[in-house]
Amino acid sequence: MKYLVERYLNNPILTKDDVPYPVETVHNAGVVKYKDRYIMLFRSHLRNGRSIIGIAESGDGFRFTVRPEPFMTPYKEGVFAAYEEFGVEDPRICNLEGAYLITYSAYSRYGVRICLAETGDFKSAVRLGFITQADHRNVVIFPEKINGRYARLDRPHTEHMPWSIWISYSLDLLHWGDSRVIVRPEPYHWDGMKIGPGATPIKTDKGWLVIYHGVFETMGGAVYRLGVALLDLCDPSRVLGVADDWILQPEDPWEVTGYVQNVVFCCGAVPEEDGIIKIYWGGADTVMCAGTAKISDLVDLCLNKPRPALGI
Ligand code: BMA
Repeated sequence: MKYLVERYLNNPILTKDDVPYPVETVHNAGVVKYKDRYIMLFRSHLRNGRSIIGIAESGDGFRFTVRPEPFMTPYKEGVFAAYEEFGVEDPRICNLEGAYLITYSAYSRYGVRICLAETGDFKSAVRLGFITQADHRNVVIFPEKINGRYARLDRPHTEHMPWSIWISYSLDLLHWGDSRVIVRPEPYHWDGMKIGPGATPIKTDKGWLVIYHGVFETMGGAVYRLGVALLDLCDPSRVLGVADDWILQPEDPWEVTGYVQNVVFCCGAVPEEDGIIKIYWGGADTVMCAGTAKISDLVDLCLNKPRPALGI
């Protein structure tokens, strides 16, 4: 059967062997176009099990070269040190008004929360502040203001499963509110256990396309797949459709086995002018993979075969 996402023939596109400093994994990378090149910020586990963020560059979006030094490591001073001591993970990148915003998970003894950083040149990043308390993960910022406010999707952890996708708004990118849940996992469905936003939302003429991860619980452990949802352009809290089918599941050997088995996990996608989107995902929390899809196919899947956005 032909899938909507076509895997790149030379997957995996990046492994720990491509990294010029000692790491155990290369996964869950945000990717963005910067001056006609592709920049990838990827997560790596160190040998102590904690994560750092490395940086790689490419001319074609598939063949990446890793820079000699990591891009972000846990901060050593002040408030950032307190909340990053266990590592920095799963970066997303958003090009907003000419600035490149990076949201990543900061781990500490107090839980996991999201930090916002900014760069103009991808040589270094400035931390702007924490934009959630514990426990939140998977923050993606919309690449433009909507009705005068910045908007983001995220996935708070709550006492009650299943964990869902929320939307929040801000006037300054640092203080967020007006939060509400917009997509819940569907019971006994491929995404029934929990879901979370993946790549920065992509603007299409029919709505904001959101690639998200959905988790299914099996006797052999959790399976992470990717799905898509479409949100209204003017009011992204209005869900136009959540595709009933997943668009990608672990199938290649490096997705099925690795550091964590049966995982495809997306933190980045790059829409191209010809209507194709490059999608990037971590395979089994171990390597980076890429593939392409037609944006219109993903949009149609949301609209033509939707499931209820808020479950039952
Ligand atoms: C999630 C996060 C991701 C990871 C995934 C699969 O909870 O920790 O970073 O890729 O689990 O292990």
